[in-house]
Amino acid sequence: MPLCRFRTLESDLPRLGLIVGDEVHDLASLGGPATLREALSGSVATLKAEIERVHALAHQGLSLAEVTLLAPIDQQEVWAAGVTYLRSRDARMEESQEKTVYDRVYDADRPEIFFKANAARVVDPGDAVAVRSDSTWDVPEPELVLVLTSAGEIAGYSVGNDVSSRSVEGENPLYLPQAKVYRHCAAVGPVIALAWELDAPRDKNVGLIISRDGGVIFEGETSTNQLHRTFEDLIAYLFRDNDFPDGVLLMTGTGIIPPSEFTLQDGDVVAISIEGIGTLVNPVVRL
Ligand code: DO4
Ligand code: MG
Repeated sequence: MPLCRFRTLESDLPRLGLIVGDEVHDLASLGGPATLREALSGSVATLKAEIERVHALAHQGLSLAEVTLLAPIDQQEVWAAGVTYLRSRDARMEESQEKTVYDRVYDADRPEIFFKANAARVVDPGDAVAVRSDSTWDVPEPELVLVLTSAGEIAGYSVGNDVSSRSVEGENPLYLPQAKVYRHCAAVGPVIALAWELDAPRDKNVGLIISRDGGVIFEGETSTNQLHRTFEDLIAYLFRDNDFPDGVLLMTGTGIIPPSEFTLQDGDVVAISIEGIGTLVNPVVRL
């Protein structure tokens, strides 16, 4: 029973929903949390009890086919970990003038963690992610997303796209915020798999398919078992001397990077699948 944010044809008001089969139940209408912020402000034990209570009350839901799924984020910030997979380290060393920073961070105690987006920069499933107007080399980064409570507990997992400019970052690592953070630089969704329902999150297949003009132009896969850091380690560094009263989303890094000659183009379609969670599909637009 995944969690989602959705809106109906009748109303633009975003709602928090529980998906049961092919129906979605509005949590607030059953006395549950109305927003993700509310859901993530308490403990996972409280959230689980609330979801179970609501599930017992839920009868006739809305047909999933009649609602629009939104990115599962409202007041949260999105942070991201980097160089957590060997493939990411190697690709960065290839593209960069400053190769050793990536080599060193891969094995350092302190992981690379950076601010990726506020909710306004995150696009919904089906909406366009963007590549920068001043970038010549761009890739999607398929990443497992940890959905964390205000206390840093894992409430669930989602699928994320940390769209990145390789030309901007490659020129100088100090340009990382510009390579990573701009209008529509991220996508998350389509749902949140609840932590107590997803078994073995450290052993899930991650797939990326990029289509152009109706055909597949790149296909790649990895597994979350290739992640070089523990979730606990990433969360501990993220929360060190930092507060997230509304919860926070943490992208855990990419293990799939297309070959050097590939760059995203306007009109491409990116589909990222993570086993047990779902598939996030977004077209690409050049700003
Ligand atoms: O060092 C730059 C960012 C790395 C990143 O975003 C990733 O490995 O996923
Ligand atoms: Mg990334």
